[in-house]
Amino acid sequence: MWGLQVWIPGRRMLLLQAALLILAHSSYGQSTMAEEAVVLQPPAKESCPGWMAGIPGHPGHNGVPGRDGRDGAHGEKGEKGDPGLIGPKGDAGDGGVTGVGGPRGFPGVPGRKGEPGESAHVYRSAFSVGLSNKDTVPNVPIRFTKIFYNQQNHYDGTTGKFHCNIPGLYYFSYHITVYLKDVKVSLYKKDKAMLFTYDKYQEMDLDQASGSVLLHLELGDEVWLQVYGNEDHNGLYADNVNDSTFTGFLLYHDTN
Ligand SMILES: [Ca+2]
Repeated sequence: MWGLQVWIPGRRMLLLQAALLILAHSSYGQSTMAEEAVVLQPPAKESCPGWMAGIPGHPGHNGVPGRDGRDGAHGEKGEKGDPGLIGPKGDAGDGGVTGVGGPRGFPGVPGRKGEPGESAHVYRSAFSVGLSNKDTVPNVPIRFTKIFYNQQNHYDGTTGKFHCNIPGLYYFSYHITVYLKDVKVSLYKKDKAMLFTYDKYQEMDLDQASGSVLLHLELGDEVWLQVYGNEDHNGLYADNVNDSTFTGFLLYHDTN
């Protein structure tokens, strides 16, 4: 190997140098192969008196590339990237808490007039009658047969009695023309005289007797006028210009 590297023209020179190399190698037998590859030392001049320095050899070929080096240290943190794309819409959340009530609104527009309702029970009871017969019989109900008003027919002209169909408070009155005799009349309720009127007749004149009262009646109660006394006290009178009347009507009906 060495011989080839120091080859110079001339075969003699080659042989000489090879011999020198062998000699030098024996003189440095303790050297390592590494040293031999790197260092090319000529033998000492003293050991070889006939040594001649050769021409320097050509530079060697490039060696095999070395192994890869270790990884370098981490670099500095890079700049913040751009925002990503907007993700899909999420699910609907739970309902919120019910809020407090709002303020009271304004009054609405009045509605239309309603249809007529069913007829309520009509509490009506009234009569007004007059005397037609001049001959009044004492101690029996006076029969007033001149009818001014008797819409409900609660007064019976055949008996002279008012019949209560609606319990409640009633008003009764009578205005009697007195002629030729005195008058004594009573207003009866259920066979009992409740009110008395007495008028003494003045000769050659016309007198009047009257009375009025409020009475509470139950269903079925009867009310009438009747002369008490005798034939001298039945001076009730009526003609085309004088009337004797009997009137009654319901003031309040009972509510219970
Ligand atoms: Ca009188």
